[in-house]
Amino acid sequence: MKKELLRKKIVVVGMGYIGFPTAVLFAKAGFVVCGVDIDSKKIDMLSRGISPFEEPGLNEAFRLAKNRMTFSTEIESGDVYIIAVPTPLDTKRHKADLSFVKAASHSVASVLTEGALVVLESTVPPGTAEKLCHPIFQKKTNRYYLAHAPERAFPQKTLFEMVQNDRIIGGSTKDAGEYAKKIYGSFVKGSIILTDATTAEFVKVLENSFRDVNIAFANEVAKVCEGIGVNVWEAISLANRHPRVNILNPGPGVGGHCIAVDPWFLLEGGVPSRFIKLAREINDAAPDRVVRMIQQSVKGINNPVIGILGVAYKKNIDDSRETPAKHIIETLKKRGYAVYIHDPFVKKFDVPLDSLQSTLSKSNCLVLVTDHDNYRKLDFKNYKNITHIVDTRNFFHNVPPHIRLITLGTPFHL
Ligand code: SAJ
Repeated sequence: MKKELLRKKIVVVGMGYIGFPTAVLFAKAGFVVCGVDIDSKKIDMLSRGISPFEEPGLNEAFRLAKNRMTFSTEIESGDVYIIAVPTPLDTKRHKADLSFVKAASHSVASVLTEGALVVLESTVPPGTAEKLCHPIFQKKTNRYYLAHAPERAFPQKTLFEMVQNDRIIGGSTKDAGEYAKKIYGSFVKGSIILTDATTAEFVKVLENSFRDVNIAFANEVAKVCEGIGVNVWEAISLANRHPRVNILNPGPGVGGHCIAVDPWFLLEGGVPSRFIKLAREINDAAPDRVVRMIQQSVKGINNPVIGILGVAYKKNIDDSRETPAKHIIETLKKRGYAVYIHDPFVKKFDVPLDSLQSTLSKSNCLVLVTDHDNYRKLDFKNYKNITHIVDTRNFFHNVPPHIRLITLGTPFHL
């Protein structure tokens, strides 16, 4: 890569699940990088060389890159600014809360100089870069470059996917797109395809909406299967033998900060899509179905105790954002059930977690919400207290005869 390009200083605003690995990859590629975050504790950790979360390869990459990295709670001036701040969903209005993007844009604008490149990485409703960010930057200078470069990264594979996946970059002008492509080309090995900023924003939320709709379809198929008396897991796996069919899996609900959120951003354009909205409603209703299955299972047991296995939003990660487990647990507690909760990875959760031993030894009904590989080796034969297992992921196949196994999407009559 040209030495001249590597002399550019990159300032990454937002040291979260996307911003921090991105900053590390730029520094590893040879750039001087400043990571900015409003959380002073996080900045303190990072300055001491400690990664705030775990991802395969992240610690090693950080170790190699950290002599080219600094961290600060204050914005610094640079040649390239990457904005990777959260865009949570305002759950009442079903609209993106863009307050962090706005604040980060004002902060970048305060140090923006002619010729600089600003890249918005945060997932946003289509049109945000042009309509919200550009007017803020423009007040400072008209001679700057603006692009949107959404990430495609799967938790536990974040670094790998950031490097290997194809990447769509949308420039507000052709030059802005080309400039951002050069910068990202320092570490992206997949193809970088250029388009305009609004199309890039649209494509990002489109990808996650596609997945949401497909999961909603699987959840509907599960309901239909329960009624007809067919095992949904077998039915889907057989249907997927067709060369042009690829149905996803039903489950306890859709968690994480992307799939359950981004389809709403797509709907912000003002053109109503009954289909996308319906998918959201179907997936949001999935945790309540699990609650109903649990309640049916424990009917007839006096003061039943429920044990929840897994609160991470998906397997083998420590991330519990928007997890369906939260709604299941809250509803059970509201209805007066005693609930034990275990997760081998999640450290911080809204309610205290219990040990695996107490969850297994106290519960009458175990509910597998997250299919962590750690649970594969569980042996229930000595836990005579467990009478039912509600398996929302088709995870357990052989349970001792004293336990009734109830799988989501299979007919059960209690
Ligand atoms: N889920 C199901 N059934 C399935 C697949 C997933 O119920 O068949 C559930 C999971 O259990 C989880 C939720 O959906 O609760 C979301 O998990 P996920 O693995 O589908 O996706 P995320 O949110 O971890 O990451 C997604 C990915 N997007 C796509 O696959 C289109 C990832 O590539 C994106 O980079 C990420 O969103 C993002 O940052 O937008």
